[in-house]
Amino acid sequence: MNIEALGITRRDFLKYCSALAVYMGLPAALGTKIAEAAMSAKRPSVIWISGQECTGCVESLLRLNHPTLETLILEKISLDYSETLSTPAGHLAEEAMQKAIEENKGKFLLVVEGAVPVKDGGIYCKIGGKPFVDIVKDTAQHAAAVIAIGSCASWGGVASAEPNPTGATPAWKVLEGMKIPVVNLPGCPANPYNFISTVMHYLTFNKLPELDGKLRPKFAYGRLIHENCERRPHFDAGRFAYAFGDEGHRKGYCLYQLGCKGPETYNNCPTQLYGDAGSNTWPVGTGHPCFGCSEQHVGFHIPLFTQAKVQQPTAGPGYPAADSAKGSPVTVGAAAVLGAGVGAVLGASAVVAKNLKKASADQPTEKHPE
Ligand code: FSX
Ligand code: SF4
Ligand code: F3S
Repeated sequence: MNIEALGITRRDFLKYCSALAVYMGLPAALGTKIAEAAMSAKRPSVIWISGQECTGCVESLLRLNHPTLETLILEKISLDYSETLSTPAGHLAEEAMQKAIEENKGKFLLVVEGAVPVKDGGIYCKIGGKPFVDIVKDTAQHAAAVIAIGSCASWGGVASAEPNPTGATPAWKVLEGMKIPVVNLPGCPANPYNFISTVMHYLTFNKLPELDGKLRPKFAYGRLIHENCERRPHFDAGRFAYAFGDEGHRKGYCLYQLGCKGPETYNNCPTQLYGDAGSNTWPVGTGHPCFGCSEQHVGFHIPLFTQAKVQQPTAGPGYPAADSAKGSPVTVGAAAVLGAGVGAVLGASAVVAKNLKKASADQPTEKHPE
């Protein structure tokens, strides 16, 4: 691949790949390996299928920041089938998909976008007359790995909101027992960088990145939004917005009282941002509470303005999590060293609870939105 011909210097490309490595929690030096993999002749086949969804995940992938660099990576992937992006339609598209499966059996990455309706034999989403649930199973059995992109494919998403009339089901559940590796990239839409990084990890190391208990890459979903939020100092100090446009809201205070689900949602939105249109380009940054779109049983299940459960007392932004439930296990020795810190954090959580109470008492005239 001739990157210079695309107007990209080798240096810029290496810098970009090193940034991807760091983003995935790998040493920056591995950027060279990622660059080598990206420039090798290998072109992993990707088949992208869509069920119950809004196409937001493809759309956001098409709006990446460094168009030339990302195009290059995407060109590196052979996107052999995508209903949204393919030129053929109808029977020709079906044939293109079958051809892509045949030619890449056992080697392609299957991207599933959207939930899989399973009620009544899966009749609520059919493509070419075939229920999507059958398409997912039939295609996945020939894939090397499955990437469930977006909250719909990861958890059921918007289509699974109660009473879930179509039986919208996540991809991993439909594929249970098939012994096919599945990675979930939740988010409505999923952050395209989380997708690109996962694909590049696979391309470079021939395996999926390290996953958590909910099949999410740890590099992207290892921390609560609340841990990295720029409004966190306001939360800790008990300064809240109580209504859109009130003084606290105008001053950029914490949105917890407006129903922000950052304290119970895992994703890298505050650090990775969206669309790279500048700083603050993420829900809380724009002044709206996090809806918990990325979290199982939160977004589309808990009402927008219902207050979140503060999941775990953690240190402020920039500090390692005191609770080891997420992240690497703590050794006995390390636990001893951490002891004082944990005590401080427990103390801090008591302060937070006090601040939440005090803030409410301080604002008797502001009505919480229902
Ligand atoms: Fe769902 Fe994505 Fe939301 Fe939309 O894939 S995660 S509705 S942004 O398109 O599937
Ligand atoms: Fe940020 Fe929401 Fe946490 Fe407040 S509650 S600090 S706005 S994530
Ligand atoms: Fe979604 Fe909340 Fe991030 S609404 S985009 S998980 S800040």
